[in-house]
Amino acid sequence: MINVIGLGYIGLPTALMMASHGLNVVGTDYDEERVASLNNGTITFQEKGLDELYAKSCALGIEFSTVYQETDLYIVSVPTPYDPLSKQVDPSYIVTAVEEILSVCQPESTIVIESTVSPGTIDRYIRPIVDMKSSKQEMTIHLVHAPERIIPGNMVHELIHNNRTIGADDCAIGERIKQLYEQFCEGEIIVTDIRTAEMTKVVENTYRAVNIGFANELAKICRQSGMDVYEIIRICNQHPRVNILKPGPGVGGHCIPVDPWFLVGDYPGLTDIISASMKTNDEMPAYVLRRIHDIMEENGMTDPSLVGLYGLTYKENVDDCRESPTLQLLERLKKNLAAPLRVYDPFVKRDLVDHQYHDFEAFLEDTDFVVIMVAHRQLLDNMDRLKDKIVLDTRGVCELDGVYRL
Ligand code: SAJ
Repeated sequence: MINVIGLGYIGLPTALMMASHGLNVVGTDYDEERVASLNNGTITFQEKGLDELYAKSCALGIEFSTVYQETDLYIVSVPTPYDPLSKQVDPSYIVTAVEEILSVCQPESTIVIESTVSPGTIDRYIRPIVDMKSSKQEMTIHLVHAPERIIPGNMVHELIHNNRTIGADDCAIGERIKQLYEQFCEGEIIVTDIRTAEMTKVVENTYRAVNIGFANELAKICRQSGMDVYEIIRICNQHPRVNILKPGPGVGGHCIPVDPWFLVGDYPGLTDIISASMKTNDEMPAYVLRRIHDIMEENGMTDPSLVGLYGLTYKENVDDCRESPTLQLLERLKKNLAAPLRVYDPFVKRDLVDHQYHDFEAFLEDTDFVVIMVAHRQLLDNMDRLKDKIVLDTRGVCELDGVYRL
């Protein structure tokens, strides 16, 4: 039996994918409400293809519990935030999970850590507790790192088709875990050592953060000199070896705004480019606020209550609001004691912020100036509804006449 620890955005799809391929899986989470919901037939977040996977897994007997199971194979998928002061990884959730596992596991067990960690974390924080327990109780506990690469919005497809990395210090164990993932993963699986696997995952997300930071910097340069950044990036990307990402209102989610800080925290003197890119990305919500202010002035608008933000999630077509640029922007307004803006997002059903709308029509009716923060499909299909509005498009998706850009 496989005990998957942590039933969040990565753990749940992974548990369901394994169970739907006939593996015996129990998913464990300390959140009683989440476990109750999964046991009562209600999936805990929206994601393309996840409902079907959940139904199939339930039919095949997956179980959900708040209790760690006695078995010999664990997959740990708990959060790894960073410490805001030191910027280093905060390993407390993984440490707690591993301690709980060690109190129930069989004498020869394997613990696979999927959570993203900075290079060296497993050796520094996990191996000592495992070694201490093993020496006291004559246990053999194998540690493996299998970082995930799936992207919210296309998780189910990517779980099957992405290539993966598996880090293990014992090759035979690495191969055994590779065979486990091969039951559902059709991509290439590379087996390497733990530290290399830790580093590659962090580097992948850092590469993306730096690339987005570069695009955001280009947007500012182009604004200052009256050039169209999207046209420039589009043409540059025709070059066979150039691939610049898109500027935007900021970077959200739990990965790209977080993981690169691990490297900055661990290698402070060696990470100038990474740290400058992260700062550029972090400053984008404030830049958008300045654009809103300038555009209001240009249009003789004085009433901020007529400004509406379209989109609250951290990116398009998902319901995940973690670290979202819109939330960052609203937080900044609050700090400056400025009037809040109207907000609407078709994916966010619960009340998350003040002045939030749940109806697109009502939002449009009350808003003269729409700021596109997220390019959800709903908006792309209804762009002509913004024809009579002032529009600031932070995503480069609106072709209407007179639209303002970043
Ligand atoms: N963004 C831009 N411009 C772009 C692309 C993205 O501003 O050109 C913004 C998005 O709007 C969003 C943020 O960046 O706010 C992050 O979005 P994303 O789609 O780039 O990434 P995530 O956080 O959804 O998923 C990433 C992925 N990592 C990489 O592509 C290297 C995914 O493969 C990882 O599994 C995931 O992080 C993770 O869990 O680490």
